[in-house]
Amino acid sequence: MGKALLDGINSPADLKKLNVDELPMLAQEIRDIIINTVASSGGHLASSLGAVELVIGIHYCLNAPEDVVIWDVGHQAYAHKILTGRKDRFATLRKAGGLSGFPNKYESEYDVFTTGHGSTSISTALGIAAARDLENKHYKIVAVIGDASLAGGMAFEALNHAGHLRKNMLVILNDNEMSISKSVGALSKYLNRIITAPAYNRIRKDVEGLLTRVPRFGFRVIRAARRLEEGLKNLLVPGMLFEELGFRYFGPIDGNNVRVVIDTLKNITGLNEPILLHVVTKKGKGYSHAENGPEKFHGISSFDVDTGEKVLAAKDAVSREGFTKTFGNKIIEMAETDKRIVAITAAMPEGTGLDKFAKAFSDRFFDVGMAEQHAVGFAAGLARKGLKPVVAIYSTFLQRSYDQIFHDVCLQNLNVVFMLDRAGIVGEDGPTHHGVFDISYIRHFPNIVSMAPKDENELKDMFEWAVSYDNGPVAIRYPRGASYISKLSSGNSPQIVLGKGELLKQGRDVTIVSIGYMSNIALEAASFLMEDGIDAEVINARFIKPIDIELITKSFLKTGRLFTVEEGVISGGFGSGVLELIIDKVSKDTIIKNIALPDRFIEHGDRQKLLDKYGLSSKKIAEAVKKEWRR
Ligand SMILES: Cc1ncc(C[n+]2csc(CCOP(=O)(O)OP(=O)(O)O)c2C)c(N)n1
Repeated sequence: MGKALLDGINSPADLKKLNVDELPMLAQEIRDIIINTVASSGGHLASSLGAVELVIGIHYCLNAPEDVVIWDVGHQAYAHKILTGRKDRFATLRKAGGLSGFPNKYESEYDVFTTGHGSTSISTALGIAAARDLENKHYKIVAVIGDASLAGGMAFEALNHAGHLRKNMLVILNDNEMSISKSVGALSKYLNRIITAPAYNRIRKDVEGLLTRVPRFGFRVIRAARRLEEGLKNLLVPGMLFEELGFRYFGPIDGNNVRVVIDTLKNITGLNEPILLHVVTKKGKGYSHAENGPEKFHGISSFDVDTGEKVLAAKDAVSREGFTKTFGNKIIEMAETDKRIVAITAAMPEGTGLDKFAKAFSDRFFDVGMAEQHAVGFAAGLARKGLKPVVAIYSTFLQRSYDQIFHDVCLQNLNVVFMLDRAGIVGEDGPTHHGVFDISYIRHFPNIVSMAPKDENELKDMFEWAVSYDNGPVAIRYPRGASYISKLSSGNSPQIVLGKGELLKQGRDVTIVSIGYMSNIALEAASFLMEDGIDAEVINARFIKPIDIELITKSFLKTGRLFTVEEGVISGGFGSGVLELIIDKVSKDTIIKNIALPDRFIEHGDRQKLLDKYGLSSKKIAEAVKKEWRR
């Protein structure tokens, strides 16, 4: 079936040739493409479906790329990609070499900013507005931010500054009352009060009705009505937060009604001040499975369009618990007896495996919203009073909390347990989401212990150990998915002892010291090497800090050839840590090589393929060892 309207649209200029009456049909066509593509490639479906009319409205009324649009997180911007010349490549979404799942400044001039982390858009937009004014230019600037992202500290800091600078910019608050799960927090309750304030809503509807008849009434009448509405709004909705912060507040409007969106944008984009437009949308709009299950369809792998059921790859079909679930079950088991355990997530109870804990121990569970910095500061307070906070945050998002890890936790030497999920290459979400820096950004702080399990059984042991450790903070990192090599998962590994590694295989020719999941791969590499007559000793380091330098040195003195293997960036990584400690044992007759990710941002693509590309598959590790061996 031909896409009648979309066929002719290769840029926002083409979009503007359509009549407003045709736009709902266009929205439908865009939704069809999004649903069918994400069903095969996976991606952020529900958020993008909810924002289709908003995207159409923005590109209909603005003049991108001269006018600037910044998408917060950027996971809702699929329609933006489709309307800005990328519809023919949309089928390559998130695939290696294909379109990024997020705005990417290297991909299109319409993607002004590469994004993926939340709460940044207002700061960026304000910076661009200040630059525009210094250059005496006059383009428009819009930041589109979700209700959950607005609750992140950086967004609040930006609102505060924007109200002070009073730059001409538009912040569109895309409020679907959802984060990945239901939005939490006082701000969310406040927004809900605005949306549901009955008296105000009646007046708002009248004014909205007036707006749709703009040509007949003329701009001055509209302005007067708006002013009246705003005056009443301040009376009827207690404490107009955004107005107090220096923004003119408009809304809430129905963000899934493209005509209302366009009429409103036309009326407000000419105003020369900071404006906040509150738009209410339905997450998952237009696809019933996503409307009914927005959590499941926030970020989803391949699924069947008719049933909405996930299509499992053959390797996933085997029952595999995976690191996330293992942690989720273990913390429940331990919390039954250890009353000190409390759990904290930053808007990701499902993703971190804490959803079951939240149900089992609702009073000991805290979802702080998309506020990773606060999550860590909050944990510090809990730990200061003797509780055992477990902070579960993806490696990439914990980067937000760098200073809190330093100031609020390590400096105070508090017993906080950090669970860093998705540590390593995550795959299709790409450079904003790969968790490849945590080894480096954690290991240089005094007091903290840092570790990584080779498999799910070791994760359980390490978590148990971390909770029992009362001498300071502990971080445990583990990758996305499961350890697919089952031979390690016997559950009979030696006990966890602070700073002690595990000898996995004895050998006489070379030493391979690996950390975490890479120990699976290193062992496999050792068996490849054996085929070539090279007998590798393999050590599972277990601890990134403190490093078991005794075990490593002993092996190195025997073999004279040391290879470290880690799924993290090479600079300041685990291998660097080993080098720092072993430097005095190095001579011209010895070989040391760190096998790790290069000092560059890693693109999106299939996780296993990326690991191979960057030298972290068993074959590539064996090759690297052989190369040095032959020297
Ligand atoms: C700093 C940071 N923390 C967590 C995430 C993971 N994350 C991606 S989208 C999202 C929820 C966003 O909700 P909202 O801003 O309301 O947008 P919606 O998806 O509802 O449109 C979360 C928690 C992130 N991208 N960045």
